[in-house]
Amino acid sequence: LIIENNLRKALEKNELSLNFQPQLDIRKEKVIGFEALLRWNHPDLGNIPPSDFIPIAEETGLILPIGDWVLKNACLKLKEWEKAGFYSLRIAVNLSAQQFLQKNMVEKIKAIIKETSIEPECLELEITEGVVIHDIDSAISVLQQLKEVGVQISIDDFGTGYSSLNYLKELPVNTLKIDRSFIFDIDTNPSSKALTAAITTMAHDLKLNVVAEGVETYKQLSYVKKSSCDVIQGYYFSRPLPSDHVVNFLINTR
Ligand code: G
Ligand code: G
Ligand code: MN
Ligand code: NA
Repeated sequence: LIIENNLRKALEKNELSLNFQPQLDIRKEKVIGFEALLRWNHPDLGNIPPSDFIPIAEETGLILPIGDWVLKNACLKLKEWEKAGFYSLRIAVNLSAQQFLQKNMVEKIKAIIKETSIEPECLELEITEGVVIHDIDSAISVLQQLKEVGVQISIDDFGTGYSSLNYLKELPVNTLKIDRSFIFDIDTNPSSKALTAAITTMAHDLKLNVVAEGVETYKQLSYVKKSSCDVIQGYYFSRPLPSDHVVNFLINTR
């Protein structure tokens, strides 16, 4: 309840911010974009992890105004990086089920793209398998409309949900993000290695890109490379960065 009451005020009190974790092309080892990750710094309670407050935001419906704020500010940052000379980056934004299934979702996305004047192709929306399975027909319809708008869609935490693979046939998505639980022991557990390779092969046959999440070590990186994932994200290259560190990171890794 303490979190809930404070979360109501967090937006207006400017306590929310975004961190940005780089995503790199695995072959060129060049930054192609960032995932926006929400942070809440409360003056008394300190940094409250998303795993503590996002579920509460979802239960209370606060995820809708917060989600709008995240989308808009992520797109504004992308525009800032463009102005600093870094073009054709992309920004990935996590969406909760409630956000994705709001009636005016597609209109909202269009409005934000227009307002911030970003290219639709540079915005990637991350949804989980759970969001899709919740209401597959609505999901397909929303995804088709988003595809027409031109935004990219990725399935986050892929491999951890309860869904069947069947839905991949129907869904207009662009990218699978292999959950970091597969990457975590890829160098020691033959099953994780086999599953990562199999997911990647399947994804490529379906013309989908593959992101490996949670790459922390050189060893994990080399296994991920062998399984021919396309993009990597993880502490090995960078933790999520406060927004004022992003341009420096881009300059240093150019
Ligand atoms: O940043 P961190 O790894 O602690 O994030 C933990 C979880 O919070 C992740 O599952 C991530 O998807 C989720 N998350 C982070 N930022 C956002 C956001 O802006 N919106 C939603 N819905 N989830 C987020
Ligand atoms: O569920 P989602 O993929 O949105 O979660 C992203 C979360 O994963 C972020 O909170 C981020 O801090 C975390 N993360 C990113 N890279 C790594 C990593 O290399 N190792 C671990 N353990 N967590 C990571
Ligand atoms: Mn994510
Ligand atoms: Na994930």
